[in-house]
Amino acid sequence: MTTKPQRPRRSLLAAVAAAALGVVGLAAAPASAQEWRGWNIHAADYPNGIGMDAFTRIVGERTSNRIRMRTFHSAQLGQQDEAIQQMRLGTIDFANFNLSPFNNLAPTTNVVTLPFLFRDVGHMQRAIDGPAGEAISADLERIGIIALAWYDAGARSIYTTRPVRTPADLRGMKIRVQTSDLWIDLMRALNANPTPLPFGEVFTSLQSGVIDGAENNWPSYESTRHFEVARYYSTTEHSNVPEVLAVSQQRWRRLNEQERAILRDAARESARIQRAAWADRERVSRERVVAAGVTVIEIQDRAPWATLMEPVYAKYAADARLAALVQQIRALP
Ligand code: GTR
Repeated sequence: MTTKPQRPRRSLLAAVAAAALGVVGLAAAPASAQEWRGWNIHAADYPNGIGMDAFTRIVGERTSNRIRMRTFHSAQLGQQDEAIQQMRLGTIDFANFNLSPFNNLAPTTNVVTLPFLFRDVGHMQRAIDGPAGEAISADLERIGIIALAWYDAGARSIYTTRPVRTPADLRGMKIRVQTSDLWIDLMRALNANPTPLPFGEVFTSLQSGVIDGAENNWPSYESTRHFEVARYYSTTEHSNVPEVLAVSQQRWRRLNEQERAILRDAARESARIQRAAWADRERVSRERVVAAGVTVIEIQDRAPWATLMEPVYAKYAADARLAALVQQIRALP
């Protein structure tokens, strides 16, 4: 955020007073201020950081640095739920978010979080690049967030401090989930004890025994070093919820059509880069944790897990609009 207010929307007197006090504050930045602050939960070398850095570089190049963007990696600007609030307030200008933290705010994001919905990554991409993405974009816009492109996040699986081979093994185990009602119900349906926690608290919570496990994709399990404390990774692959690269509506409103087109194109290019980096990192992360002695429990038969998910579908895909979207996604090739 700039420290040099230009053309402020408040009265001259107030502006002078604010300047005299050195106040930058949380007020909307002036239209000509183009120093954008970006939020990333992951480290810069994670595929999403690579994608975001490509986005900011391309935007800078194509606007001759009129729009300058800086990504604060590794959750420097706060944890996920706070970052979403900050983006709605316009104090964070762009970000990459997983869609699950929007579950309670934007109903269609529940659909792409639903367990065992996607057959594979290709199916997920066709949904999010098509009907699911359109519906979610509209929902996010209603809460002040403009979706520009979709990032991959692979399949999420359960990892624990004791081996889990069947749903029965999970009974009563405290499993960290993201702050989302769907995720809480999903873990309850597996008879686990869901524990919502910020991503940044999972490592210490595993270490201290506050939780017995969590669930995530290979790259997150590896990059956070959760594998050092939760030594069993069971390939449940229960959700393929994708991610969004988004900008705050407050910024978006002040862009002209040409600038919007530049941002959209740059975001799509960044998604291509992120997806390629993602595919590599999934493989590398798996190799790294296996080399570090993690026990991978291959879940061959996912049917007993999927059957238990019926109450989740009954609750989160019952609404006519959401049910129709589920059907549309299932019908995709
Ligand atoms: C990761 C995702 C993050 C965050 C995290 C979590 O896979 O990329 O945005 O959602 O999972 O579980 O909190």
